[in-house]
Amino acid sequence: MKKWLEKLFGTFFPPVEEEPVDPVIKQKEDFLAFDGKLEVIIVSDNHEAKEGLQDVLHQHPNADYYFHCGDSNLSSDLDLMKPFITVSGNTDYDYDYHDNEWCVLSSGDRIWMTHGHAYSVNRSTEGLVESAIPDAELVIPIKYRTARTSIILYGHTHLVDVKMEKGLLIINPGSIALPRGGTFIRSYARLEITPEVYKIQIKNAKDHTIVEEFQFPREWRQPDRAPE
Ligand SMILES: [Mn+2]
Repeated sequence: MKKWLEKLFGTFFPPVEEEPVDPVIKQKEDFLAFDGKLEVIIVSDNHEAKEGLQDVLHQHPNADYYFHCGDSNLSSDLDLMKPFITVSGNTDYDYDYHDNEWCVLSSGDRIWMTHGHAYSVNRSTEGLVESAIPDAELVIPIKYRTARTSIILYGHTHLVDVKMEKGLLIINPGSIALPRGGTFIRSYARLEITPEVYKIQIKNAKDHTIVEEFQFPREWRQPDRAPE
């Protein structure tokens, strides 16, 4: 370096080239290293009714994440909606809500949430599962494309649906205001994530008792592949 340059700028240090981080490897490391416990609350389809959401927040004040699967029909400016990560339902007109949301939890689990009307969920959840795999290039933005979705959240049907398909945990918490079928109970879901299992409780929004309980092993795997 020329002496006068050195005088002006000090000794020149070349910038350290950072190793590019492969999102799948990073996510896998986080997923496997997780040794805590997460509480996730999932609600959907309150269609303007505020009481159910207020009750759930009051009942579960210390959850790590709150998800709303759409059709709140409430403004995103409302304090009541602030705790929730949410998406736009077919009857929502607040442009701050997006059609899809992706969220990597501190457990390394990646959640994809969509209301569901654009994926024919009244017929089946096949469209959701197909869209969640990494090569669904049209749906998943580039920066998330190679990472692995482990949990899909959706709403719209107002029916509880909890299952594990192709390594994807799928949860519809039912409607917290307008239940349509099954037991006709206003419901929401509480998901507990530990290193070993996903535990899902479907709760009665009226008295917060557990209506149904599910448990699935939590294993790292690529979609459509056996656990590694
Ligand atoms: Mn809907």
